[in-house]
Amino acid sequence: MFRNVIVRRPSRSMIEGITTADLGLPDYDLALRQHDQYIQAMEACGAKVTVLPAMEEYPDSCFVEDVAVVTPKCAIITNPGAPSRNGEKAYIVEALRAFYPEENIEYITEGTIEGGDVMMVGDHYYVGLSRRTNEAGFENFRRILEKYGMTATAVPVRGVLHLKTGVDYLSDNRLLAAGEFIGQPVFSQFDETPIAPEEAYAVNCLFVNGKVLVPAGFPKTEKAVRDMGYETIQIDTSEYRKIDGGPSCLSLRF
Ligand code: CIR
Repeated sequence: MFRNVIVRRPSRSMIEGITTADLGLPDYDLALRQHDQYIQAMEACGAKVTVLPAMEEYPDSCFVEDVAVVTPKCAIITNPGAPSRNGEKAYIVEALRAFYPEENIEYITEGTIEGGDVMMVGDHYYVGLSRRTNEAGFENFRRILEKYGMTATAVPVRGVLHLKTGVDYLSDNRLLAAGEFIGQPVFSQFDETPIAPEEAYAVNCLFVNGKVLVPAGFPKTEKAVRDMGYETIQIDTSEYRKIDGGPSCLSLRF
């Protein structure tokens, strides 16, 4: 059960966020409305939402998922591989101090890692080795988890930004996979649902307390998730998609 969710309001500077999407510039006012709806969806899932203020100096700072990995036993402050985002990590610590005792806040000090590359499945974490997360970062992360009795597996990421841009764990052994992750041996123990190529963006759904947030506008994926027995909540993340962001990137859940 996730009791808490942390989000950060998007900044006007989000139009300068890092992107590969070629979908045009985000509309800030629409992004704010979509953020309001995201918060409401989280509340509808029974989570208490902490809303952090926008940070203009960091265009991508609404994507709080990348700067920390929050587990039931500890919070791990990451070391973002994107230079323009690295400074964001200092600001998430303060917010997490309200939820974790100081001794359970850990820091990545070697290599780089971003939370978008970390997929939690119970006490086990799959970590994408991507343009943002390297071997040294993974190894540092794995050693921290080990201290708390948790484990990790590295997964190569080739064609997408982060691991969770291409694969998503829901619950009850169910996995959504797109593109390069379809049929990957490393995930062979899961009940895998392949996502259609034209809906690949929607693989980044978000399981929250029994419900699943699904990006709006991807009917095949929404139906597939509903057919698994989940109640779905469609959320429009069109303005975040323009800077390579999806539902999971916008929050920390614990
Ligand atoms: C970035 O390139 O860092 C942002 N424009 C998008 C971050 C998306 N985060 C995520 O998938 N966890």
